[in-house]
Order: sequence, then structure tokens, then C-alpha cells
Amino acid sequence: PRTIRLAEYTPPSHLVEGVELQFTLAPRTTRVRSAIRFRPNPARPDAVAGTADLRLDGEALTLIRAAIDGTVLAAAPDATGLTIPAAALPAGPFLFEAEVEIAPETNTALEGLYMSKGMYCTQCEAEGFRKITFYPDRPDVMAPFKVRIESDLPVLLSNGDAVGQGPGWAEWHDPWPKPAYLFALVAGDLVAHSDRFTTRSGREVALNIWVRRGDEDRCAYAMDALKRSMKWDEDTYGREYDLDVFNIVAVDDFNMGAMENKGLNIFNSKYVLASPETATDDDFARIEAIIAHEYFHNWTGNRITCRDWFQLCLKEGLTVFRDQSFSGDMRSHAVKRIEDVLTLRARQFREDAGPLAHPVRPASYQEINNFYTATVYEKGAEVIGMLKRLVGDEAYRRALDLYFERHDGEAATIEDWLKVFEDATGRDLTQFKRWYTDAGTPHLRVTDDYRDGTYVLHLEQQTLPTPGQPEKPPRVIPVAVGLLNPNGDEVLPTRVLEMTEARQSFSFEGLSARPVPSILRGFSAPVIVERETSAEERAFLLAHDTDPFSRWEAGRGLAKEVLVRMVTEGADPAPGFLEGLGAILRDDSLDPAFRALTLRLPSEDDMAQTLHAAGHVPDPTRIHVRREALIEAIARHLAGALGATYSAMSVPGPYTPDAGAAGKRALRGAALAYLTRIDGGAAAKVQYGVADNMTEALQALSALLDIGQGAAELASFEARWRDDALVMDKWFTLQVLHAAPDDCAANARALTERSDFDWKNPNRFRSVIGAIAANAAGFHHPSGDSYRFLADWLIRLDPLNPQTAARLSAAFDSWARYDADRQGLIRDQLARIAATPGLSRDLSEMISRMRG
Ligand code: DPP
Ligand code: ZN
Repeated sequence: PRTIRLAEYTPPSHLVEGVELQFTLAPRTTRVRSAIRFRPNPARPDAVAGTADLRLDGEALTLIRAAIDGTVLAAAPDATGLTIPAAALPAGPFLFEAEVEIAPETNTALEGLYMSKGMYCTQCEAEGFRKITFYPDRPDVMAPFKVRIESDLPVLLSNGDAVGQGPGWAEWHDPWPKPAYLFALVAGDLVAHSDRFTTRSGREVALNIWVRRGDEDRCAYAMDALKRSMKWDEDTYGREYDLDVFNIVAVDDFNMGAMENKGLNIFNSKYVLASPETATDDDFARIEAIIAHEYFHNWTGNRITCRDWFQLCLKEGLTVFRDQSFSGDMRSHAVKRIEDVLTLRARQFREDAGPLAHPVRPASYQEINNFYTATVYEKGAEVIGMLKRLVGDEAYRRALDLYFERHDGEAATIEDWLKVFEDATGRDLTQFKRWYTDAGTPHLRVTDDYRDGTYVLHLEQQTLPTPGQPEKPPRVIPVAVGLLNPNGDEVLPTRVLEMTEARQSFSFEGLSARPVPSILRGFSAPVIVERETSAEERAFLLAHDTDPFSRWEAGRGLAKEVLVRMVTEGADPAPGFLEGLGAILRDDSLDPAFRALTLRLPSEDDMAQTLHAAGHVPDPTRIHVRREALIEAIARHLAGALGATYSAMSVPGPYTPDAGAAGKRALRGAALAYLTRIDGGAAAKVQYGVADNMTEALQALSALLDIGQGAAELASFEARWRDDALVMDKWFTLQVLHAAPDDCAANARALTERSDFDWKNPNRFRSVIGAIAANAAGFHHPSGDSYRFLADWLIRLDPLNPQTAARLSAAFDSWARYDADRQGLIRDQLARIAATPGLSRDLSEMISRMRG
């Protein structure tokens, strides 16, 4: 496969002034007629001089007819597109027309136009439009679209505003120039949950969430989240919606979470549909975040898009940053920050530490779909958070205003983005740019000394080599620090130290006693802090730190230390840790959601990552056994407090998804998980029996499965929900995720043999195949069964849906952490996949990167 490089970017030879598309829909024989007005790109002298060919992308299209200015073209397409030689192009603007035939029904890759249970829908990001018709399918070609859809289906949707409709047809016009990846079309027998929003300048916007009949009563929360997102973007970023209608469609077969197509967002139904009976608190929170994310793309992604796919983080990092801020404003900033850091470490730090490490802005790729990663998204968001911390809130807003003013309607780059910050603040961001170009997570070593009232922090940064990047020059790291007195008072409120050198010291004078430092408050930079510190000091910060993130982090550090010693030395759980946890549990002044997070132990995968980083070879089986022992020790030690918390946190009245109630349920659920270890499952059985919402039902069921019980509950769950695919996905996942290590592969295999294991549906596929990778001790079982199982399924899915197969293959990326036997077993599977004939570009790129 060909490697595409950022350094080889060239502007398009021709620009598009307008596109008209006409679809006549049929499952096997959809006709697409296109009329595209081209003109030579003034930035391409060869095109202006009439010597540049026009290259159009096109895949799996049957060309019926193509013409330029009415003259039929003789050129025949190749496997990836159509070249029209310069000699066949008129000087100046011209009209290209084509008629092609496509078969949405047989499109299992779910890219381009495809069908999901009788409904037509599209997914064009990143390069799906080329499977619909011939077009310069690149984000720097932006054009207004007019679309006519002909079909007997009752609901026919496309981007922009509806300009006309009648029986069997509809016409849409999107006046905002957009790249082809934001094109969308939906046709189906759908019903709408509708509402309205008035923008701050008085535009009346019709809001619709389109779903399959029967799902209308599960849209209210998504609609509420949409209206709050629209208001928030006006209030916080000054951004208003720009069309008369905003449509969202829920579809059951979808590779990603959702897609921000202009005026017509398409969502995986999992991230739209919710009712108390069917969705958990976490589902509600994710729906709120994703609705916001896709809506926010209207400005950061759509009005200003990316010049090329290397700039993906320009829209994704920024939009994730915006949705995280939104969720923080809607809920609790402290809790949201901790959750985001947990995700970042679990996914992005892991990625950065392995063979798949890549910069936030990659410099090359074979298949761009493989770069919709935690690095581009979550680390991309962290980089923006750092920028904001460095320049301050007010300058950040000025820079963003300038960004929207300067680049509206354009396809921009990271250079453009950094330039607005330089122009708005006068800062030089040359060094800061390394966050975009250099892969790897910096390690920040911290030592200190104190003499005569002066406290000095010595910081040292180092980033380990990553694939293709052996040298890592120092980066700008904003390190937020506070200092506490030994009595717990804060003597230095949070200050951001700006580290720019490999080694740097910062002094604090006039102190009356040696302070306790609180470092990297709010997780001010995506780095790994290394500091020799005592358990006493961590316990002190857990009890006294005024920064909620650092307080949680102190508890996290303690838990990891305890677990490391339990795993490597066979130590018993440290009593000090159990006491500290107990104090947090009993502290009613603390947000229940925060307490729940503090009670959650580091995951087994996190411990494997931690042990590996500390120079050990992690044994997943042993980590599992020792972590289970710690859970039991906590349960025994804190039984009284856990029981009291369990009672106190019960939420009376009907279920509401708000953060307050969800936090109480989270703490109650955490208590239940511990109590189940010592009461034989009694409380969990009761909770399962009376639960009137999915959150409490799943908490109970998971707790039971963790102690090897829950068979009756699983059966009753299945009996109740067998016809509800989204709920049944949870049922599938639970039995793999909570399986004992010896049962994990067998459970997964048995589930895939059921007739309702519809493996062509990405959600169902992930519910089992994704879950096995998430059960660390089960996945890394010494038999290698789970590795084989995963490889079998990747090989089977790849010819049908390469994107999802490639995504899940990343489960193998941590192979180098483990012992020689496991490394050998994983490498055998990677080799077996690599040797499969006809492997997709997606999967083959992933496998070859992992094999190194
Ligand atoms: N659907 C993906 C997202 O919104 C790609 N744009 O992030
Ligand atoms: Zn996005």
C-alpha cells in the first residue's frame, strides 16, 4: 500500500464552484447523477495554464456516462478513480457530469452509501464520498451542494435546508461550502422527535431527531442535550447555528460514534436513544457529550475544516476540548477532569507507549481511518487545554474569535491555528508546536529541597523514543503547582510554572516550614510525573489537597503503590491506604461522584502499564488475583462504612439522569461492588430485583458476575430485553468483561455461536470481540486462547468491514510489555493475520505497525 505524506501536500488542481446530485435509490441499483462545476485553481499555475490533468476519486462505481460541457468522455476509470487528461479540459471553468450506479445493499463496510435495516444512510468521513460518485474527495475542496433524492421511502434527508418535496422526491440545498466528507443522505421510514431553538440573533431553527418507529420515546434526553449545546456555544464561544433546520438521525449499523455532517448529523443509535430503563448514567453522560461534540463541529470542523487529513486534530482535538468543557459546565468540572484523565491514560498513554505511537498531527499514513485515535482526539484536546492554560482564558477567547474570523469558510492547518494564537497574544509558539509533531508522553521527574525558608522544585523532562522519532527535544510543559503547609493550609495557591528546558528549577521564598507540594494540579499537562514520595505524603494530600484532581491523584498513587507491592512482593494491603479510603468514603462534604471515583481501583491494564514502566514484567494473572485480594481487603476493612454509604446514597423517587443523582448512584454502586465480596451477593440480588433503571440493574448484575454468580439474573435480563438490540449489547458485554480469566474465551466463543450474534453489526461485534480485549486477565490468559479468538474474528470481519476490524486489532498493541511466552503467542497471531490473503489496507497497516 502507498504511504501518504504530509510533506507531499499539493493544492488541488481544480476547485469546485457548485455540486448538484440526484439520487434514484434502489438497494442494488442506485443511480447517482452528478453535475459539478469546476474551475482551475489559481494556486496551481499548471492548471491555469491548462496543463494539469483532473483526477477524480472513485471506488466501486459503475460508470454509465461522463461528459464535460456536454461532450461525452472517452476516459475509463481505474480502480481508484478517473483521470481526465489536461487535453480534454476546456480552458477556464467547465461542467463535469456523470451518471454512476452503486449497490448500497451490498456495502458491508458501512462507508459511502449503505443500508441498515431497510434505511439508506451515508458515512463519508474520511474518504467515503468516492464510493458514491466521482469527485475530488479531499477536504480542501469545498463547495455548496444541491441534492435531489428520489425514493418511495417517506423520509428523505440531506444537508442544509429543505427546498422542495413531493411524493417520491425531496430537494435539499446546503449553501455553506463544504468538503465531500460532510455530505450526508438518509432515506427511511422514520419518525421525528421534534423541537425548536431560537438563536440569539432570532433565527428559528427546527430540531428533529429521526428514529425508527417505536424509538420516539427515547429521544428526549438527546434533544435536551442538543438545545443546551446550542445555547452553550453561543454563550461560551459566540457561535450561532446557521441553517433553519438541524436534523439528527439514529442508525443501528455504524462504525463510529456519530458524524457531524452539515445540518444532518448521523449517530450510532447507542449515542442517541436513552430511557431510564434502557440506558445507564454513563450512557446518558456519553449521549450528552457526543450530541455536543457533533453539534460543536458545526463551527470547528464544518465552517472551518481541515486542509488535509494530517490536520485531523485541528477539528477533533478542538472539538473534544469543547465538549469536555461543556460537560464540565453541565456537571462537575472536578469529576469530569478525573474521568477524562482516566480515559487519556488508559487509551492514549498506552498508545503513546507502544508500536502505534504517533504524533497528534501524524506525518504519514497508509489508511487515514486508522488515525481516528486517542492521540488525535484526546491528546489533541489536552494540547488545546495547555495552550489555554499558558495564554489565559481571556487571550484564549481572543485567539478563538480571530480563528473564526480569519478562517471561516476555509480548510485550515495547525500552522494557521497556532498563528492566530501568536497574533492574538504575541507569543512565539515554535517550541509549543512540538506537542503536535512529536509523539510520546513526556516523563516529568520532580525532586525538591528546602533551606532557610526557600523551597526549590527541580524538574526534569524526558520523552522516550517512539517509532520513527529517536530524538525528543524538550517541550513547553505548563506545570500547575500549589504548596501546602504541614497543617494542611495552602501557602501557595495554584501557579503555572512554564517549563521549557530539559532541566529547570523553580524557587519559592519566604516559607516558614518545608511545604508539601501539590504538583500537576488539574492534570495541567499530559505527562507522567515521577517523584519519590512517601505514603504519608500521599495520604496527607489525599486528606488535604485543595485541588480536587490532585487529591484524587494522591489516592490513585497510593492505590498503585499498594498494588505494586502486593503484586511484586506479595505484601499485604497497607492499613494506611485502607484508612485513607475510609476517610474519603465517610466524608459527606465530598461530592458522591468524587468519592465513587476515589473508591475505584486502578484497572488491571493500568497496573500492567504501571508495572512495565517501573521495569517489571507484568503478569496479568497475578495482577488479577492480587487486585481481587485488595478489593476483598477493602470490603472487609470498611464493611461498616460501605454498608452505611450504601443505605445513605439511595436515591428516592423516579429516576433522573442529572449529575447529582448519578453521582449518588455511582457511589452506591461502588459500595455495592465491595459489599458483594462479603455478603455472598445478598444486597446485589435485592438491588437487581427492585431496580427500576438500567444503572442499578447493571451495577447489581456486574457485582454478581464478579463473584461467579448472577446466572438467574442474566436469564431474566435476557427474557426481558431479548428484542432490544442496544440493551442486549450490554448483556453480551457483561458476560465477557466480568468473566473469570479461565472462562473468558469460552464465554466469548459461546456468545458468538448464538443466532442473535449479528456480527456484521459493529455494536454487536464490539460487544463481544471488543469486550474480550477489555478483560485483561482473560485476554492475556497463558493458553493464548483469547489471542486466537480475537485474531480469528478480525480475519473474518476484515473483508466485510475493514475499518472496525482494524480498530479492534489495536488490542494487540501492548504485546511488548509481557513475558516471552505471551509475546510469542501474540506475535504468532499477528503473523497469522499478516499472512491472510487479501487483507485490507486498514488492517494490514495496523498489523505491520504492531509487528514493527
Ligand atoms: N464522527 C467522528 C467525530 O465526530 C469523526 N468526525 O469525531
Ligand atoms: Zn469529532
